[in-house]
Amino acid sequence: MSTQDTLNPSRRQFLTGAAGAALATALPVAAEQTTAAKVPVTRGRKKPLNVLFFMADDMRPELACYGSRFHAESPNIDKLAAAGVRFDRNYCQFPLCNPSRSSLFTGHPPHTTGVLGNTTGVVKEHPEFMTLPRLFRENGYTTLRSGKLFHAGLDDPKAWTEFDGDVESMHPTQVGRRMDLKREQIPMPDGVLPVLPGDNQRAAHSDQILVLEGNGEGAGDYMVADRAINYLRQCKDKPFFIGCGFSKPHSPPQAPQRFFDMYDPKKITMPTDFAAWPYVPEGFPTAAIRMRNADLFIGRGASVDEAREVIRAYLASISWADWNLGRVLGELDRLGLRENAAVVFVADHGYQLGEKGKWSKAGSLFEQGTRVPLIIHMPGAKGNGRSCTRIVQSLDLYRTMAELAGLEAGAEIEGSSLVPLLQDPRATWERPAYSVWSEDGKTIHGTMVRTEQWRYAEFGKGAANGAMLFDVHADPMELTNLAELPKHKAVREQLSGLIAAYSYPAG
Ligand SMILES: [Ca+2]
Repeated sequence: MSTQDTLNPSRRQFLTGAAGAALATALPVAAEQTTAAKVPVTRGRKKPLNVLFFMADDMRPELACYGSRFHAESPNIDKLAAAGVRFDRNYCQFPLCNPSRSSLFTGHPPHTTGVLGNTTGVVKEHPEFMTLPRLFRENGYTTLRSGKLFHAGLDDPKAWTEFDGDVESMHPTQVGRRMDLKREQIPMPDGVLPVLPGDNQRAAHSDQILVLEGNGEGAGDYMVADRAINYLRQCKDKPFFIGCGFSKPHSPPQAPQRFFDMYDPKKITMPTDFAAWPYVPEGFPTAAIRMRNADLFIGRGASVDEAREVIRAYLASISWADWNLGRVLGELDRLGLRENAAVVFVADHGYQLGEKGKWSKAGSLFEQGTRVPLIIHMPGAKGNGRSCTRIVQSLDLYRTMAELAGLEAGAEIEGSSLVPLLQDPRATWERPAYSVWSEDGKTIHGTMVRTEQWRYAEFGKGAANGAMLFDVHADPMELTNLAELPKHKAVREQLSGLIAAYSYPAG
């Protein structure tokens, strides 16, 4: 697909209102909305706005400031949330690293990028795309990246003023000791799919919990923070866009001992829909559950004891990433740069921690798989210190960051600027969010639409392989599929119309 596709009116139709009057009336085309939202937050700025863009890997909003179910400790992210605007309902466009990041950094959803798996490089497929950091670079910014922003090995070399390859070039030594699990053998039930040949190596490493020595000085995320700190020092006198991408809490879990000590596995309460193996709950289509895990419990069942240990390790990894983020923000403050810097914190996608027997993100069009933390601290924004419950998408970050910095995003860029919500988190905003999943990296197999009250997903065109509908207020854990109930027929049709226009546009 080409950039031209994004200008095709039929493709934009899902935004302008062909499907479902109640939802669609409040879905103006993004560019129009952005024009109307040129706001004082960017006016009168004497020097270019700097950007410090944090990204975490595989981190669902399991953070104290988001009301962590497992009581995660995240004091530095909490502090950032208290200073800026915390978006409580932000959704990724694809529950997997590369497609999600490719969408975020190009301002195009996965069906436009065509990136539906972890092997396709978005700038290789679409050299005409102007990625977000490249937009800053071409507008005179020094753009630098520490750690994982684009997916490993699929970066945009034109995006960065200094490009030295991937983060792996830092050669982390990761000194620590392994925390071995019992690896209890739990018989595999019918229906669970065997490990894919390509996942055998991952299966052997994904759940190897590492307790790092010291502060984790030899490990990747410590070095990522160090590099970002050095970049801040280098750039303090010139306009910069610095990306800082942490690899935790992506598997395998790792953190120094003191971050494990924050959590007692015995006190971890497993979710009500936990099971040792992935399962399809009664009343759900089989396509809703990917019957193999992509991280942590790959090809083996999870006992409650091991599940608690792994959740603890996930939480420790979050707290260590939070600590590293705090080091970078501390340097931003020490250098006196906070007042002229927009700070963003986002993750690439969500995660399941045993819910419905699932671990990791792949294939999850549930709230747990697609909802991600998003915090933006824009100095002077009127909404600072508040939370925003409007439905937003990581896709929206492109237009948002461009507008905040006063840069011109191309007309073809999709998504909507969040600047009106930074000024007033309760501003009228009735756009839905969309996520898709592809099992083979080529075809979209499932599409999810999220509105303020509903989550609806269809599997296969026209829900050929089933659908699921949840009233997210009444059923936040998404335990009861309402899709086939006659009383929800009208809302299902409305949401189905949005999905049809989004994933299968005419023309
Ligand atoms: Ca990821």
